[in-house]
Amino acid sequence: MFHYAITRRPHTNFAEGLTTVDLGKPDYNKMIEQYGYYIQTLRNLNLNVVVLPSLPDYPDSYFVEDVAVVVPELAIITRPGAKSRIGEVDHIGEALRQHYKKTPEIKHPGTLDGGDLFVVDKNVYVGLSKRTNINGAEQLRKYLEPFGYVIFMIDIGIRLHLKTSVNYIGQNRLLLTEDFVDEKAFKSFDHLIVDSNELAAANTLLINDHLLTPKGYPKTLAKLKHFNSNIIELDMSEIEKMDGGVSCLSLRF
Ligand code: CIR
Repeated sequence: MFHYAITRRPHTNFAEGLTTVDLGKPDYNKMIEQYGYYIQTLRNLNLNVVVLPSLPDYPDSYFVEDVAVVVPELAIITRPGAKSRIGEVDHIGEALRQHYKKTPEIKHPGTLDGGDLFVVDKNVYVGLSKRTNINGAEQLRKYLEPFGYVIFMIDIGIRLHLKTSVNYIGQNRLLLTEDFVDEKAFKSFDHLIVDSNELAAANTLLINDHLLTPKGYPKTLAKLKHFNSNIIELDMSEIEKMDGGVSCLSLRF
């Protein structure tokens, strides 16, 4: 059960952040409106939401999910794989220390983006990507194993993050893109496959008993409704232009 969320307000220069997609230039006012609605949604779900101030030096810093890994026992500060994002970690510790006594860090030469992992009970699925290397994943293992967590590493090739393509949606079920259905680490889950023309819908977020899913993906929405009637659609158009989705905008714990 999540009780808190940490988010960071996007700065007016957010469009200078990294992106690999060609969906056009995002609009700041629209972005702030979508971000505001996202926060309101978390509050409506009874989460206590912290809104950190925007960081003009780090246009991607509102993707707070990437700078920490939070589990009930501790919060691990990551070392993002994109050079332009490494300094973001200096600005997340204080907020985490309000809630956590232990906030160890991933150190050089390790890199790890929070978007590359999800946790189901005590199982931690970590994507090895351009952002997350084996050293980063091994450091994570060292921090989490004493608490009984088991780490599974999955090579995700050219995709941005593991959670770009695979997300846990409850009831032992993963929402995932077709290219991950044969992944050994995911064999014990039921699979809900995202249609090839709705790939962005894979980034759907389970918050307590609700699913937050991006707006505009009717086939995925219909499939999700079979398993959960508590679905909230969020317009993520501007965030998608910057390679982000619903999970990236918050740290939940
Ligand atoms: C980046 O390339 O780092 C950002 N523009 C997007 C990060 C998305 N984060 C996430 O999926 N957790």
